Order: sequence, then structure tokens, then C-alpha cells
Amino acid sequence: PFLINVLHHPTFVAGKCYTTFIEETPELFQLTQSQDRATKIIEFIGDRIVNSQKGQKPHYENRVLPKLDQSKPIYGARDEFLKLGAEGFMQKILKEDKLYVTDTTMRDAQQSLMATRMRSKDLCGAAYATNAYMQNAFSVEAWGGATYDTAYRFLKESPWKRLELLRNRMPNTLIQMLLRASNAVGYSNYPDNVVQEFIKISASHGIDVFRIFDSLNWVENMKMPIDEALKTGKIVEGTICYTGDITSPKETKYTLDYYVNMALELESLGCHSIAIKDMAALLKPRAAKELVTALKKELHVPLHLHTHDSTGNGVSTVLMAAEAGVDIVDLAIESMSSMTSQPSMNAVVEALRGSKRDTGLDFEELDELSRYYGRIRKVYEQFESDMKAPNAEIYKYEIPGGQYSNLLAQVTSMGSADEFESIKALYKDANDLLGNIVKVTPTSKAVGDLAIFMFKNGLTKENILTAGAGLSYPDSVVSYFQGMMGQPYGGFPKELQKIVLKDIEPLTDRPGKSLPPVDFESIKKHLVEKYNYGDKSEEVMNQKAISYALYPKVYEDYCEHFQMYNDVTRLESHVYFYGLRKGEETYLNIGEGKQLLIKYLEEGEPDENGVRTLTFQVNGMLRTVKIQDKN
Ligand code: 3PY
Ligand code: ZN
Repeated sequence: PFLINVLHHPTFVAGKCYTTFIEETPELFQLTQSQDRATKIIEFIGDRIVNSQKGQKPHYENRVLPKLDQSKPIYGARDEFLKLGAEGFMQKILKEDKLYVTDTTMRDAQQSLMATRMRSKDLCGAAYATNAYMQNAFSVEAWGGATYDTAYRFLKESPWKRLELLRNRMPNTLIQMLLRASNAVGYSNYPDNVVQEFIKISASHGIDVFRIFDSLNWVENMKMPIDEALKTGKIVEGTICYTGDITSPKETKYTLDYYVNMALELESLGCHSIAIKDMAALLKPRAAKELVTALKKELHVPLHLHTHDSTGNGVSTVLMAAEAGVDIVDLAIESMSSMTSQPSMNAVVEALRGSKRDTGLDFEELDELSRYYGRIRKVYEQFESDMKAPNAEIYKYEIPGGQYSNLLAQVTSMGSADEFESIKALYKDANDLLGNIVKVTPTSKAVGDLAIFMFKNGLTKENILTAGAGLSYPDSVVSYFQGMMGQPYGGFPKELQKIVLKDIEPLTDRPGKSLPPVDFESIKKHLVEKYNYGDKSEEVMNQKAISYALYPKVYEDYCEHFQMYNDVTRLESHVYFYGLRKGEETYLNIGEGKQLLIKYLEEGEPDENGVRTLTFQVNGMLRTVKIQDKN
């Protein structure tokens, strides 16, 4: 490229080329932007070829987009929401017989099945069809929860860009997000101004529905985020996390009254709807009927049920809830449903077809979406757990679906897979020791960490207060007892709290109240000085600053990756994860109308430093890149 730059330079062309021409003309050394981008992307693909295939079973699958008749007009829930406003729309739903559906495929389903690895490219592939086929649904949950962190961390893509892409492709659909109250989309409480800024930007960039929960069901910690979300004019769903078993005579803590009182408290804060969040699939069908019946009697806003299918009882739970009058239910497209994911939408929709609670969703259309996801799911196989059957033992251990496979992986990596049975029992004991708490991100991690800590240190429920006295406990357990996740219902077990905290004084108030506010201007200054951003508009810098405030290290790693390889989000997913096979071609749009046809030809032997030369053909021209073999 340098030689071509010389030959095309106007000074050279005009024949005015002196001996100092090269020194005095620095732009000769700047590769044109698109050449630069092409090189970076080939280096990225090369790195994946050399360093990611080994030991994995790559699955190559190009997307086959769902069929869609683009000429049909679409009128979805978002059109109605824009007409009636949050309260008007939700009150209209309350009066209808139809069972409304939230499609969780783009968020919780992929979070629960494949460790939140689904890339924006694949979500976007489903988006136009989802917008059309979900026009009779309530919403599409597509953002929040773990998706924010994992987008940056593992997929090297911006969650803000994802939201923008989905917003553009789903103009008639309510996009829903999961917000962990004062933990935002992170794992511990943030200063109030971070949570407030995050909610504001999320609303202005396309979130229509905020589902807000607290990992200890501590309403005090939910008030500020609820207030802030209400100010945006969007739909605000206050959430009660379900744990224990209301149908058990032994249940004295998380009783029907407990849930009804919490729901009424959330309603009184102005929430437009109330969600039951059954993150660990503990809500048995009969309990669902009882809980929904009780809540429907008391509430004046719609009731939304979220459950998982880990035990195999998920569809029954949803159907019993529908019979008891729940207004909205969370379901996943069939090929992305069941087990640790949500129950199957296709199954529930058919079960209710022709009944009073008919969802209005179409069989063929759901099938079309199911085929799309079914194909691309194979690319993500490496991220799936090998759970092959439902698991009713969840009722005994109360381990949330996502955590179950994580815990197993953790235990396996410790070389203690054979001890998984005893570690599950310790999880139950750890829960009791922490005060029998609600277990969901981030409190579930404290329970899991304590269980593993007990296992490693030979601690039991009986001996921990003596044998565990001099030990230093995992960060998450300290943070929990310190009150950094909020206050548990029924209070902290005092003796163990003292042992874990030693001299640290626990909080009794909201952590957000005492955490110093974050200075966004100095974050922006730091980022602009460090990274060569193309777009420095206020809007974009606000997004970058909030991402840094939430996840400084993860966000900076992403920025560094971007500088090194540029935008990798437009690659097909199998290319992103595994690179190309010899002779395989991929077509890539690198922006501004520039297309690349990249063909991978061959890989050379490593030199004495372990560097391999890879040969590609890019738009017909041979290109080589040197890649360090890290194996
Ligand atoms: C999350 O917080 O990401 C969850 O899905 C909790 O269930
Ligand atoms: Zn869930």
C-alpha cells in the first residue's frame, strides 16, 4: 500500500518529486481506512483460525433468515403504547381476555441456555420477523440482565449498538429489559447517579419496558430505580422474586401473604404492572394458581409471570397461571425453550388456541422463527451445558438454572466433579447460613461461593461458627454480610455476620445512599485521551462513560480490542468464533459501502517464535498475515 500511495500522490503524479518527498509527506504512511480495516479483520479471523479451533468442535452454519412478507402492514403493542401511554396501555391489557406473551428468546433464553453468547448479528437476523410475528404479543425481552456485560466481554460488541439495531428493526415491538434495581446490569450496588444515568440513556435509546427486581426483594433498594424509570414515561414493571414453596406446610417465611404485601407495595410506588420472577423454576403449577389468584384479587395493574422450565413443569405452571387469570407470560420460541430456558411458546400458544385465553399468535409464524433459531443454535453448542433432561431436584436445592451449570463447571474445574452431590447439599446449607435468602444475581453467587468455600475448608452448618472463625471469606460473602447487596428479609444471621466481617461495620441503609457519585466528565476525559474514537458526539460519549462506570476493565478491554481489530460484529457467528476453514469464503460489509469477499487459503508452519503465516484472498488479491500460535 505504501508504494501505491506514493504512485498516486498528486506531488508524485505532477512530477515534482524531490529527494525529501517521502519524509515531508507523512500521509503516505497512513493506509487508507478501508485497507486498514480489511487488514485488521483478516488478522482477527487469522487469530481465530490459529488459536480458537483447537480442542473445540466448531460448527459452521450460515444464517437462513426467517421468511417474511414485507408488504403486510404491522400494528404492534408499541404502536398502542405510543397512542395510549404507559398507564393507558397497561390498563387496556388488564381488561382483555387474551393472554399476552413476552418473547424472551433474545435475552433470558439465550442467557440461560448458552451463557448469553448470542451475537447481535444473529439476534438481528430474527428481528424483522419477530417484529411482524410478535405484533399480537406484549413485548420482546432483548436487553439487560447479563447481556450488557457479556456483549463487551465475550462478543466484543457494544450493547448500545445492539439496542439501536434491534430498535430500528422492531419499530412496532415493545423492547423489554431486565434491570437489577440498584445493581443496574452489574453484580453489586452502584452509586445512585450511575443507576439514574443508565436508566435515562436506556430509555432514550429504545427500552420501552423496564422490569425491575432486587436480589433480596428489598423494596427500599428498588424505589430509586422505579422512580427514575417512571420519569422516562416508559412501562415500569415492579418485580417480586419467588423462592421457597407456598404450597408447603413447612413454608413459614416466603408465604402467600409475603408476596401479596410486596406486590401491593410495588403497586403503590406507581408500577404499571407486577411481575412474578421465578428465576429458579420453583413455582409449582398448583402454587402458580394459588399465587396468581391471590394477586389478581388484590392488584389493579396487570400481572406478568416469568418462570423457567428446569423441572419440566414450566408449561403446566404457565397454563395454571393462565387459568387463574395472569395477564402476561414469558415464553421462548420453541427451539430456544425448555430446560433452563423459558417454557415453549409454540406449545403454550397451541394449548390455548381457540380458548378464552388465545394469545393471537400464529402457528406457522412461530414455527418459522423456531427454524431460524434452531439452525443458529448449533453454532453456540460449545457454550451449552450438557443437561439432557429436566431436573426436579431443583425443588430441593433452589439453585437458579443459569447458576446450576456454572456451579457444575466450577466444581469440575476444581477436579471435584464427583463431589457435586455434596456441593449441592452445601448450597442448601449455605442458603440457610446466610438467612434463607432470595437467590438471584447477585445474591445467588454469594450462596454458591459460600458452598464452595465450605467444601474446600471442610466446614459444615454445624461447625462453621467455630471452625470457620479465623478464616477470610469470599468477596461476595463479605459484600453480602456488609449490606452491599441490601438487607435480607428477616435480617442477617448475626453470629456468622460477625465472623465474616470481623471489624467491618455493616450497612443498615441503602448502599447507594453512601456511595460517592461518579464523575462522568472525568471519565469522558480519560476515555477521549486514551482512545482514538471516531464519533465523539455527546450522545455517544454518554454511552461510553456509563459503560466505563459500570464495567471499567471490561469496557477498556473492549476498546483495546476495537483498536486492534476494528468492528468484528458483522462477521457471521461461526467465523467470529472459529475463523474460516481452508477454501471457505465469507462476505463482509465493512461499512461505507465497502464489501470484502474473504477466502482463506492456507496456514504455514510456525517459525522459531511460533508465528504462522496465513494466506487469504481478499477481493481477488492475495494477502498474508502473521499470527502468533498461542497453543
Ligand atoms: C439476571 O439478573 O441476569 C437474571 O436473569 C436473573 O434471573
Ligand atoms: Zn429468568
